[in-house]
Amino acid sequence: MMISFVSANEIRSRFSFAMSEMYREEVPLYGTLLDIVAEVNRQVLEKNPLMHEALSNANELGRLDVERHGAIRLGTAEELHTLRRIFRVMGMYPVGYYDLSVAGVPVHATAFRPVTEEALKINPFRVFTSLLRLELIDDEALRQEAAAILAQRRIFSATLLALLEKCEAEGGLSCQDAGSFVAEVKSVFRWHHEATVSKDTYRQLHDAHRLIADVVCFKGPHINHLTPRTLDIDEVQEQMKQRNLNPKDVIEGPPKRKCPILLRQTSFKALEEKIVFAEDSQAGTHTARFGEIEQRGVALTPKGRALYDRLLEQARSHNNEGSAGQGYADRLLEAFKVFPDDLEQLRKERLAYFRYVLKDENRFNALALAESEPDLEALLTAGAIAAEPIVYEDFLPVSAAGIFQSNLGGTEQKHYAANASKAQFEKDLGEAVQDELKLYEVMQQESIDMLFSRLEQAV
Ligand code: OOG
Ligand code: NI
Repeated sequence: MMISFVSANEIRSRFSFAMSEMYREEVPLYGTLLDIVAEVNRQVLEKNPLMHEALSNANELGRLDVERHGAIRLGTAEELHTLRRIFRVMGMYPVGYYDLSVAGVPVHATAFRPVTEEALKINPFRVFTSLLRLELIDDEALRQEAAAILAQRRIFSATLLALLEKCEAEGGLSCQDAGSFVAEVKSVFRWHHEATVSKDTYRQLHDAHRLIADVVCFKGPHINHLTPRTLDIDEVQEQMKQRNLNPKDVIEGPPKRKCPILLRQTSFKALEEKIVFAEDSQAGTHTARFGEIEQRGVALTPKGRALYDRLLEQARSHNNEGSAGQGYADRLLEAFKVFPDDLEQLRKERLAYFRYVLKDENRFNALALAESEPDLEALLTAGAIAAEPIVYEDFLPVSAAGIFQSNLGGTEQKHYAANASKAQFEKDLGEAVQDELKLYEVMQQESIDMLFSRLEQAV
């Protein structure tokens, strides 16, 4: 009998759902946040039939309700290397490199996510995955102790590793194996309230950097947040305040605009949770897990991104305050006035990526066949085709740093010299990270190629 394999997309969907269920149980406030987001999204769509239609045309309505990203922090190169193999089974690949040391956080990171249009449509689940950089701990003895603790732990079960090897050898997982695989992977990211170290060791690592304690002192890389996507982040932020969910003060990323670009994010502060220390079972507390929401907009070209980075820096550089100072929201709005807030202008100035789709076949054929060199602009003007914004699927380093900071207590300010180490990260990972800009560029180009391949068929 032929065994049929479960598709990577299906395994990822099941995994994303299982993680959401687990986190809802672990952090009930996450459930509250999901409810607020669902209600706000419903209202936004009801009030904006045009947006409803645009999202529906772009096949984005279906994914909105299931769309999440999560974040985890790993301790060793070996953990990262195995996790890459695990995510591959679910059609999730490392995209982008984020150096957070510049922002005083001793990690570097990538995002595991689906990369094809089809897979993204089915379930765009992404996991922001950081790797601790012990070399940034100054104290030699402490660094060695942390490394020794991490070398001891095994975050993947024997069952999971066996399933992974089976999948790699046979080219897929049966329905039953896929079920066990999802359950085992989910368990890797479960919360453990028992620390694996004594209170003393915890304190020392915590004093070196809270994040080091978070990674080193526990059995596994607990998921620290799971983020639903909203269509109106300002409204959700407002409701979080009203319901005393204690959101951070500012929304990270670009200001509110008519045409959303990139990514805006905000979170509620991390919870203080009870833990027990190893050896003497002393009680303590640890803050790591929080809730976050995001609003996604169009992906920017390198030109658009350079403009974004420059304007953001302009708003943040005031008195060297970053986003913490008084009047930051106004400064941000002011700085971004020069960023066109009109889709057509963004497209014409090549600031953002678009997907070109057929709208009127007859007109398309009539117009395109008449020309020896078919012209995209003429086809657009005639209404034969349309340009749809391509959603930004990635993260933003400055925003990510802000999210890290806010859930590390906000007061944490360590200074590490900027030292991106992409080559080392890729070596640890076992493959090169994909270039996110290239992925968008290819999507845009493929949509154009597909339109014009119709012509070759028609001739
Ligand atoms: C990850 C923070 C980054 C985001 O959405 O930018 C992040 C973490 O705190 O581990 O999730
Ligand atoms: Ni996040």
